[in-house]
Amino acid sequence: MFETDTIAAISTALGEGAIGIVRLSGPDALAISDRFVNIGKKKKVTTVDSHTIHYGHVTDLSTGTLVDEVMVTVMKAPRTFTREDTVEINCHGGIVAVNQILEVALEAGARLAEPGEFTKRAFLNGRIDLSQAEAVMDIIQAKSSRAKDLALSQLEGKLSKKIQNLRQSMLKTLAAIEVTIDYPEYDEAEELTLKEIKTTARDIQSQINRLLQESKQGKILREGIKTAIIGRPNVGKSSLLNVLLQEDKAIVTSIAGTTRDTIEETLTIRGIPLTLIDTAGIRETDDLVEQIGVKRSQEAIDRSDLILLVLNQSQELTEEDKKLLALTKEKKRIILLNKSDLESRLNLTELEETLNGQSQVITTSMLTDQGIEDLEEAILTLFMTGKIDEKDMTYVSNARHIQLLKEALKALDDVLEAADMGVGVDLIQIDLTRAWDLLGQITGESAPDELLNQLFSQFCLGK
Ligand SMILES: Nc1nc2c(ncn2[C@@H]2O[C@H](COP(=O)(O)OP(=O)(O)OP(=O)(O)O)[C@@H](O)[C@H]2O)c(=O)[nH]1
Ligand SMILES: [Mg+2]
Repeated sequence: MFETDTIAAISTALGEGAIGIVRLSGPDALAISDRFVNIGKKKKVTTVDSHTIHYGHVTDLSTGTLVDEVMVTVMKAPRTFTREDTVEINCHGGIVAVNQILEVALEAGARLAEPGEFTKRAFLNGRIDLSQAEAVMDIIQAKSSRAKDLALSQLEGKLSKKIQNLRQSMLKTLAAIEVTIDYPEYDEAEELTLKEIKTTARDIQSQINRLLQESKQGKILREGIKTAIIGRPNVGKSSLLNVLLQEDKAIVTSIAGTTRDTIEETLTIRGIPLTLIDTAGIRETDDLVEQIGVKRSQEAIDRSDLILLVLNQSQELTEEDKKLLALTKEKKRIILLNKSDLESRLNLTELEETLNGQSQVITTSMLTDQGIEDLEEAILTLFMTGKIDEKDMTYVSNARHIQLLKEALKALDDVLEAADMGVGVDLIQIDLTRAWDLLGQITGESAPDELLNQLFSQFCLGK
């Protein structure tokens, strides 16, 4: 299974920096390094102790001229990332030195690594499984510290363990099925097996459902809830943004049509990140600038997870209000009855009839902060089911994993359906094996070669 050639690549980002690293991995990593790195008269990379670092010089093989002053880290198999002999050459950063050293390394016998090939070797040599390899990529590409933390917990094998446990219990049931098929003369055995199949399938389904549920919450924690504040002009949308942000970001005036363009701001409400989009008030208008604003508001509605629809309760419900209520009917939304410090003129019965009990209504005032806590509470309950304890959760964030989990759920549906119809266990075995296989693709235990190649090719060079 071990690769026979030695690969090399630049492992740091190319650009001006203090240090650049050229990495070699493979059976000849040490010998090849000895050809172009000089670490002293009496020392050789091949003979020094493993996991040691040495001062030295890289020279050009053909001309013998000095390329750079370097520090060489020597790590022998198997205690390395790839589980192969590995040499890391720390040189001066920037584009020229690292590139020249890589060139010399290739001339000395190494092959240029493909993107992700180091990680692929770590996977092929059993150091990490596929979901962990993907976590490596997620850590590199993480855009927030939270996203990085989630990927790190995946790298530590949390998801892998869960999947392995699920597959293990499926395997037990599959074995029972096998026995039943081998000894068809025992009728009771078949009945018992059928019972076991149903219990296992249901249990695994509920565990997969939980993973998927947690993944939704993980997505929210990572990316935040996209929230659009909409309403007709002058109802207090920008005031709401300012109150939630606790600073005066948006311009607030008594003139209708103050906000002309959408404003985006992020904040956290009790640990949940929120991207707030303040929009231009929506109304039929001839003003071109305002029309464009209105169009943007409509787009904001489309791409939001949550709508805060602001009504002015000191006025009667207008046609525009009703239009907005209809426009957001299908979305997750909270209706705010704003300006509660003013006399109420809104016909609540009429509003409630329109809402049909489907959305939460909160009475607010941006002048007195009435209802703001209720609003925060309402947002939390809309998006976070149950207790959120980040430490205990396994966030499946990778789209490929989510897809496989969903397919496994379906395969288990088929298992249950077949079991209920009383078809032979040999037929059920097919569906259960399929579910088992799908889960195996998450960890890579049953991943086809093309998938592996395609996945690792998305990695960056040198990783
Ligand atoms: N009495 C009272 N006035 C409010 C309240 N909220 C906002 N206002 C006032 O209403 C006016 C309009 O507020 P904005 O926040 O600019 O309203 P908007 O919905 O953003 O308006 P456009 O940007 O024009 O669509 C301002 O004069 C605010 O001070 C409230 O709860 N009570
Ligand atoms: Mg405004």
